[in-house]
Amino acid sequence: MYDLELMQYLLDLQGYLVIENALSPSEVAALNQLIDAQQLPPPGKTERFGSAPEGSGFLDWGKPFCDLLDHPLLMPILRFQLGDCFRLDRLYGMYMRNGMPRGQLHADYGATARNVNVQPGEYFPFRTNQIYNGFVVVTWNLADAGPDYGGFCCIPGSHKSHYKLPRSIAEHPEEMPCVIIPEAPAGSIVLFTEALTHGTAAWRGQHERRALLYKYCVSHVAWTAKRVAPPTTTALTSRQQILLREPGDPHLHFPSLFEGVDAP
Ligand SMILES: O=C(O)CCC(=O)C(=O)O
Ligand SMILES: [Fe+2]
Repeated sequence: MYDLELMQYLLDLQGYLVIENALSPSEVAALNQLIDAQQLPPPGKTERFGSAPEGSGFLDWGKPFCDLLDHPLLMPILRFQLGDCFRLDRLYGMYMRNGMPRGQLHADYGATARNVNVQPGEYFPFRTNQIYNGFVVVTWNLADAGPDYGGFCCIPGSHKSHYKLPRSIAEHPEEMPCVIIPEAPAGSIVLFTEALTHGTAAWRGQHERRALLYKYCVSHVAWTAKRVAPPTTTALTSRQQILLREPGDPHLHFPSLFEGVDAP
């Protein structure tokens, strides 16, 4: 049994959380086989696959990808951060091969967000009416990731930081002890708020990195102006259909995901 109270605490405290064994080895293998069947070009030019919007991305590659949308383990944890009404804003897969370089550290909300006009070293008072944790990413790891290999990296607690990311960290994250690569074995999920300063570490593993990223936001927030389309190959449950709805005010214009819906 998962300790929800502990998860809520740690996700709020750290801005990210790893949950191991969310998928069994056979579930991981089934998803990997469905990805293999797509015969994607080798990772290199791009490190993303199956993105949506446009279209429905990898949701069209089989039911197991749709089942992850509202996985029963996930929903109570997302409810803590996003309330009863939230939606899937976008999704994509990530694959990397040995030697692929790191990406830039970034955050979509808070002092380090691109659209925040704060100078380095300047105090940025957080406004109480601004949503910082209203956008949560769920990464399903289909291959081992962690300090020995690379993958997701972040500065724990940085979603609560009041200062812009110093250039010394942005330019040399691999030398900074505050930047960590969490251990995230195959079958685990990494949850993180987009307000957390995070990024992609260089891939040092001999095996290919594989991860599926599902991005959820509170129902009245939209990060992208486009919408994920329902898949044509799998019939979604009523709860999954709610996740793909247009944005709207919680309860008033967007239904609850937890009351009055058939949920597993
Ligand atoms: O898992 C990763 O490599 C980080 C991806 C990322 O930056 C994001 O999903 O916003
Ligand atoms: Fe990101």
